[in-house]
Amino acid sequence: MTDPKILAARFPGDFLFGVATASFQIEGATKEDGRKPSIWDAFSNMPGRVHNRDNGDIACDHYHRLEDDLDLIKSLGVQAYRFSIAWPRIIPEGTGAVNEKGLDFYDRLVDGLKRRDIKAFATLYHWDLPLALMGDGGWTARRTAYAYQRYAKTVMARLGDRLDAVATFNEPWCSVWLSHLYGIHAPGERSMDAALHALHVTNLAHGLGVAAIREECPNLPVGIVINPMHIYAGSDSVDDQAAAERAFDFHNGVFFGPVFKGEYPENFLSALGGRMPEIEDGDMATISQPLDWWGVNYYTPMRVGHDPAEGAEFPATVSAAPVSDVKTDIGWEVFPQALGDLIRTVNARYALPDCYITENGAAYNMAVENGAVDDQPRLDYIAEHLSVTADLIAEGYPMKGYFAWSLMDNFEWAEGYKMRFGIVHVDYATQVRTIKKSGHWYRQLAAEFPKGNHKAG
Ligand code: GCO
Repeated sequence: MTDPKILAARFPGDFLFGVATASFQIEGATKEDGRKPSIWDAFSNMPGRVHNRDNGDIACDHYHRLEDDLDLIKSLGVQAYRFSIAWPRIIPEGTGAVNEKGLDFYDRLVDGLKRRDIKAFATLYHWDLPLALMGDGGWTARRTAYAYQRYAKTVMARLGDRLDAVATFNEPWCSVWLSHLYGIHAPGERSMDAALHALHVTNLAHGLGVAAIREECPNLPVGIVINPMHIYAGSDSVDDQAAAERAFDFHNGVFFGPVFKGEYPENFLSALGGRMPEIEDGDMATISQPLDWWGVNYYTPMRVGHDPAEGAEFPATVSAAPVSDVKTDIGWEVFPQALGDLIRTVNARYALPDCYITENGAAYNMAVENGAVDDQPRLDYIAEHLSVTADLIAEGYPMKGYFAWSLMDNFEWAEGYKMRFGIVHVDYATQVRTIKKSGHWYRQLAAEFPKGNHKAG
């Protein structure tokens, strides 16, 4: 199954192979050329938030190594690069003055991709909210959605003509629930009320962003990147099945529903709607403008059971045991079939446009030995998930591309630099990049494209 030629033959010739990163995770240079702090700078500088108190000050030093890193991407033979734009470089205070030097950096990035014939997939928000916006309440404040709209418009006016696709948000599940309810990501809030406000404001910002993008660049494919959970009930019991349904609404329905149907899930609304901010006239129409594509980030399934505790808050679930004992170094269960089950489930529930796998990959922390990194488990992980993707295409699902997470090892949020997701190894002391075994394999695979439809010959 891992023979790249055999695997490649299962994909249409126009299937896009790419690699992905995000600004805060790789750029460093957090105080340069007018950039101001983001919520992740503040969060990572507080003790107890990020492993080892690591921060993004240097990261992969990508800001200074842009041309070399673009050469690296080119050397992997991929056709597309997914990256994110740092709002605190563009409008450092969130509102107010635009920082031309910040735009210049992404100008060079996009031009560098064009010169190398690599498609540019930009994400506008991958979690680095300008810290100044916390003065208003950050994502819990409706004003932030309008600040985001202006930011989106500013970026599009400058870069839109050379992008191949744009996503408004990356993984709102993380910037809403993980950041405002579970307290694991910046700003580290642990409040259902705050999270419910962040939820609606984020959805609204997505919709306002879509409008801003279309105003500037009517022909640019616009999408959103979601990390839907594939939820399995821990057992066949009626209670656990109902718990899984509630979990679906809470973890997925609150994003897919508004964006693709113009409504929040009913059960969610009856449980928590009273604590949401006011949904103003026109909000749901703004949020549900048709999209050209959506991105799925998938790593591992979610398994839940019913929480019997009295007064347990919606969705009232507890974690259920994993089925597979294969785990990556970050402890996530490896279960490729969940990717297939997930795509089938969300397509059955919503009318979805073309889909890109915008992230998939695995944390394995092998070191460089004799100039090489033998990360066979990552290679296997990617191959197995691509095999599931090929099955989905054969079943007729509109899967258009795959981006490996990640191009290179980087700042893994609360895990700091401990967890390595790259297909390229980064030595953080020297910034030397070493293509791992999985990266060499991925290059062989990507080299088979584009080539016309393999099956049709
Ligand atoms: C994500 C992420 C990445 C993570 C990756 C591994 O969107 O969750 O985009 O930033 O590094 O998912 O956890």
